[in-house]
Amino acid sequence: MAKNVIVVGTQWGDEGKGKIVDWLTDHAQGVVRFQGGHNAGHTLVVGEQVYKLNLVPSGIVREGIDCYIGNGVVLDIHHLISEIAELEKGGIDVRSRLKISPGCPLILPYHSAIDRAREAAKAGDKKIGTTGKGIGPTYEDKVSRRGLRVYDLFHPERFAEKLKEVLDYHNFVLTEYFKAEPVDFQTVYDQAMADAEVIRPMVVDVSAALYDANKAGHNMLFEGAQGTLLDIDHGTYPFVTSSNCVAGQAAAGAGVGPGMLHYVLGITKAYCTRVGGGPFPSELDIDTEGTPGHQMFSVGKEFGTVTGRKRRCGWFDAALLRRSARINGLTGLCITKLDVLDGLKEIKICTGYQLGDKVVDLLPIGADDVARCVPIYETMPGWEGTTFRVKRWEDLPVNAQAYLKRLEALCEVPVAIVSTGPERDETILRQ
Ligand code: 2SA
Ligand code: MG
Repeated sequence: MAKNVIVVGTQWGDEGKGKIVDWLTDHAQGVVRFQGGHNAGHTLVVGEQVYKLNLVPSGIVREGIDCYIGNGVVLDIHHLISEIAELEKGGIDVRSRLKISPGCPLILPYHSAIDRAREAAKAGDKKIGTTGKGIGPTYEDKVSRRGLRVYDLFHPERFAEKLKEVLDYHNFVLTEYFKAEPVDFQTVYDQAMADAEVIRPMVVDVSAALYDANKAGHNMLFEGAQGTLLDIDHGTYPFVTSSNCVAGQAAAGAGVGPGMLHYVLGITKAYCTRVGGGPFPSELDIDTEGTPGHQMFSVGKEFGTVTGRKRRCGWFDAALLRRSARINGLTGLCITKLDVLDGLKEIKICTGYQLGDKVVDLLPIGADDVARCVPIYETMPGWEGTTFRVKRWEDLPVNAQAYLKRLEALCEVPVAIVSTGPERDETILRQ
């Protein structure tokens, strides 16, 4: 029987999902994206080559793997085409293996215009810090039932009619409310029609294709983007993205039944990062040299893959992870970037919070209560020597092993995998 694995980020994204999906692809025949859009940034290192992917599933760098973009993904086809061209320059065959759902909502230029205008209009600490890619406005259009989808592209008259209507509405908001420039109908229409021809051969009924692939015994990976605390329902709302990022979304966003999903792997950084606005209880100062926060930021090279923004850094938060483990139904954890903590004298773990007059051990719901959380820490000794590129559990420093064991005890999920470097083989599979 096929064995299908969901890979999700358990924190605020950038946990290193791309590398692990790529590594797991050794045992799979298909990789599926089921939410988010080109706000995602997955970095893959294969030998000398570094690939930065936004929309194309990470399986694409492996020959023969089928890559699926499910209906839950909001799709900027113009961006997708440039990503395909980039991969093709590197000699990767994309077109015969990429399958795009006709049900994907289209991201069109007015979506990013609204995204940027809305952010610009927000006061400093109210800014979400979006990637500006139009993700939120596109999901709004989907939910309000006025959005355009991939299949509309292949019916030009219908497309024009719907576009006209939706653009009238958005241009009114852009010009009257935001005092921004309107978006031109003809430019959007012409570009969309030209792009449509490029993607046409790749558009297939992904839901049906996955059903058949599963029946044929293919192992599939469902590749999450962003992370659990950025989930529109379960994250630190409103400082979240506009999709469901949790494991449950794999079924709805790919068009498969939950019974087809067998294992949920939670990708978890050995510390915590966040890019964009919103509360972050265990956050550290990243600017002062010689501090743990600065080490996480500089050794971890914590910059956004899409926007190049500095990522905020802080101690591992077990109360956050506990929330994440429960919502996702995690089967196992994969701890990444452990080596970033190499050499620290002491390592802290946030185990809960003081919230008003209560002590809680589970991250509260929504940004307002999270912002009131004062972290409670326990301290563990650091380790000497490096964990970088270590390939066997028993070769990890004893204190590093103890740290990982403490994390799994606190989160109540076993550590199944430890990633010790960006390369494929720098990965420990715990027996
Ligand atoms: P959006 O653009 O509407 O999804 O932004 C809403 C919030 O979601 C955050 N977000 C992300 N957080 C981490 N990584 C993401 N992908 C890129 C990366 C981000 C980048 O891999 O580094 O390059 O800046 C990602 N995408 C969205 C975002 O910061 C907002 O807080
Ligand atoms: Mg990323």
